[in-house]
Amino acid sequence: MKADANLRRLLAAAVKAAKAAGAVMRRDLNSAKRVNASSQHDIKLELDVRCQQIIERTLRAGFPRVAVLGEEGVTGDLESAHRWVVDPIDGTVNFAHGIPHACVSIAFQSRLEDGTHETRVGVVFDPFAGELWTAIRGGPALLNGRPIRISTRARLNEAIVSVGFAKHRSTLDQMLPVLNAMVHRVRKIRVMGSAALAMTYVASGRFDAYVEPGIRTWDIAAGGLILECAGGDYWQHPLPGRHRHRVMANNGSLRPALGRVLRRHWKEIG
Ligand code: LIP
Repeated sequence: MKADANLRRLLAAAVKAAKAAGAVMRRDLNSAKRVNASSQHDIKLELDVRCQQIIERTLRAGFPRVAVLGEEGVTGDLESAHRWVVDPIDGTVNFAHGIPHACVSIAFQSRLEDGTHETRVGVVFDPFAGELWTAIRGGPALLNGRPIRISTRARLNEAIVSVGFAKHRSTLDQMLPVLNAMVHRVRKIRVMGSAALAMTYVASGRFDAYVEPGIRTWDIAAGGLILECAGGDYWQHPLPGRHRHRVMANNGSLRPALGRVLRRHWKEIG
């Protein structure tokens, strides 16, 4: 089968899976939720697990041999030629509190010769706003089937910059100085609690940049492709610990100004 036809089949499966999990999120937003684990920093819901099971069942119905790297567990060999990368509920703490700002994030990746993985299909679905972002590498980024583009704002004092940070000591030590440096320079800072939606909001021109240290692959894989296909710029740097990254996503126009601010704190930014 031609590669692009196969990618379209993969996209269709990911959209079907995202909508199935999204329907559960939408139905249960205001219901009592069973908590599997809770810390001062995070909440893990039984629904996280159930939504990943729904997603995996849907994906494996069409592609039984493709591995899954999910926030709630791994299926198959992650180092095989292809894998799905799944965050069943991105923005779990928002969702747990009944805040309708969360989404499903599903990416399809292929393993490259150097051992890294390239995202080739990305789907992010916000069931509360009814917004479905999709992208196939090399094609356009779409929101509900219509092409989207990043903003053209090039001055920090015009920009809305989204930031995220888990409340671990090391993450706060990295992020608070960056936040302090940016808050005086940008128009507004937004801390919304969903990395995947932050990436798609940059892709859609709503946000102009998004910065977070210590984010996981499943939070940003799909959104990163959607941002690139919308013409955005996406920098990530691996951190100690499996599947952890620093990420700086932006509209491209802001990259020089953002780089000057971040470089004082994140030396790896070229
Ligand atoms: C969340 C990310 C968010 C980050 C949170 C958490 P989850 O993912 O989307 O950007 O700040 O600490 O990691 O856990 O809701 O899938």
